[in-house]
Amino acid sequence: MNCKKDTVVYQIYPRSFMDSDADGFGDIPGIISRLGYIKELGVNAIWLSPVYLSPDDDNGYDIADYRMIHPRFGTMDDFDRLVKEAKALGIDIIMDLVINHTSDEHEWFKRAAEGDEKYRKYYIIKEGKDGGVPNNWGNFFAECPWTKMPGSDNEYYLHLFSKKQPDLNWDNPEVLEEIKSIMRFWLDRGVAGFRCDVINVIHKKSLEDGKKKFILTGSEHYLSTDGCHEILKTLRREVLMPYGAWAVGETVFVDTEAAHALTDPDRGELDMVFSFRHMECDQVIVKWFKKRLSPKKLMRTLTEWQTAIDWNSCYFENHDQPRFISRLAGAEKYRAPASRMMAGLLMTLRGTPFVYEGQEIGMTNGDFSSMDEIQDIESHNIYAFAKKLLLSRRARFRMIKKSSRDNARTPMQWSADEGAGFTAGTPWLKINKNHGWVNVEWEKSRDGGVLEFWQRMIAKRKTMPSLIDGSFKAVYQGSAIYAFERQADGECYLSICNLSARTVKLPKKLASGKIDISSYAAPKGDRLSPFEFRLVKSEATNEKK
Ligand code: ISL
Repeated sequence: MNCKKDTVVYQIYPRSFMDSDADGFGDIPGIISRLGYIKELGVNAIWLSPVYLSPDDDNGYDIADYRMIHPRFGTMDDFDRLVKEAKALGIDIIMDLVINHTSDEHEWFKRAAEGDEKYRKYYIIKEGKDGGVPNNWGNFFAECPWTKMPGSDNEYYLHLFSKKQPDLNWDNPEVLEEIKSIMRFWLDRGVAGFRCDVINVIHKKSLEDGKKKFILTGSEHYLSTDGCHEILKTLRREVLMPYGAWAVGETVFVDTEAAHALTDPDRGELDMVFSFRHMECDQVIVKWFKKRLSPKKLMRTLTEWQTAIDWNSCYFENHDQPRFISRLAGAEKYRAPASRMMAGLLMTLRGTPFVYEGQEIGMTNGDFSSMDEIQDIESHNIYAFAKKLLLSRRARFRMIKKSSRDNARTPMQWSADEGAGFTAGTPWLKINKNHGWVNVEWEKSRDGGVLEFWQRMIAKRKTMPSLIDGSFKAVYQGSAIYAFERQADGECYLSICNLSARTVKLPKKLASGKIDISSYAAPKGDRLSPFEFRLVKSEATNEKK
């Protein structure tokens, strides 16, 4: 593994982090101005969501030029300065690598559309069938995954996401060469690695019709194919290894077996993956239908993954997921306790923790009141799609409000000022009204706040051998209490989380040992307060990893 085990990553969604020039969009100089804050938080790496040139159909996940910074985010000089200043503070930069697709405004696609044979081979272009599109596949954004090539009568290009995100043809060795060179371009600028977007769908082994499914018909033809494994091996061997760089892959619809194959050090592909199973504990079939989050299911899923994969990423929030504390705790009165508990849970699981901007101050879902306030392409597509299912306008909006990706994309809340200290202009996405009391300035002005607890847990995670690389053993999974043990070098910690809004009695076997940290100022003996987290020093046994 190239990623150091004491790495804690902070994900920045640049357009929502800090705006330095009052245009309502966050930018790189804004990030640089907050490096001190990030350093104080204690993390040692930043994953930067895309800052490349893009028409922004999918907020930068549609790249028009992989070697250019979007002017809205700044210049290449700004980027170089960010890498340099971050490095001086001991913080690495991880770039987002989106290589399943480009933008349709990328030079390669424009040339393909003009009929240039070389570039037509960069994409997946196919004749339609029986007067329709080439196959029966589904699409991640609830669109048809085939769109006619500009100017053509019966030729279509494949796009698993929006029609402005044509999929690259990974059977073409020239595509591989292009991507290798792009990766080296950024590694030469000093980045430490990549977060690889939907990496397990890049290679399509066939374009045959798929077995009919409720969602993503056809996915059996492209999920974690042998071809994908080969590409990842090549990228690791030829590009990442010579630079000592690391990679985390976002992998959709993977089970532990598939994740194991992608992260097994003997195979040499990825350092770790982002899997989704634990994000599905409040889902009914698809993420758009949500029920109350089941703590039991969450515990089971976490234990299953912690046990099956030797090293993986750990996360509860990112730019695609509604805020986790809104899913788990709901009411404002539990917001702070739930956030502190999540800090404890995230920092004591085994694996590389990823903190998403705003998570460390307990930011919640956006407070959107109509579709006009939603920007996300996926949300708008689903809203339109659900109309076809005859869902009422109210039901559709309720669904979007709970599940929209924009929930996590609202601007960072730095202060109670009108622009939340994020912008002096008009923010690109509505700022949550709760920035009056959920903000960094307020957190910094008091003792015992949410931010302070995140800082404390991150520091702990980075310094204790058992939390850095110790074994994981689930000790208790009740209806509310989750407890597991981490152990290394004769050191043993018991991590105890109350995943409920109830006060619960600790079972006997968890009630002994010295409380090292509690998320409450005055822990009450064998009773766990709502969403309390405790780290308990316990007797080491001889157990091996
Ligand atoms: O949001 C999702 C899961 O809850 C998916 O629909 C999501 O699109 C999928 O996880 C892939 O995400 C990544 O690739 C997309 C981009 O829109 C996302 O922001 C990105 O994280 C296409 O590049």
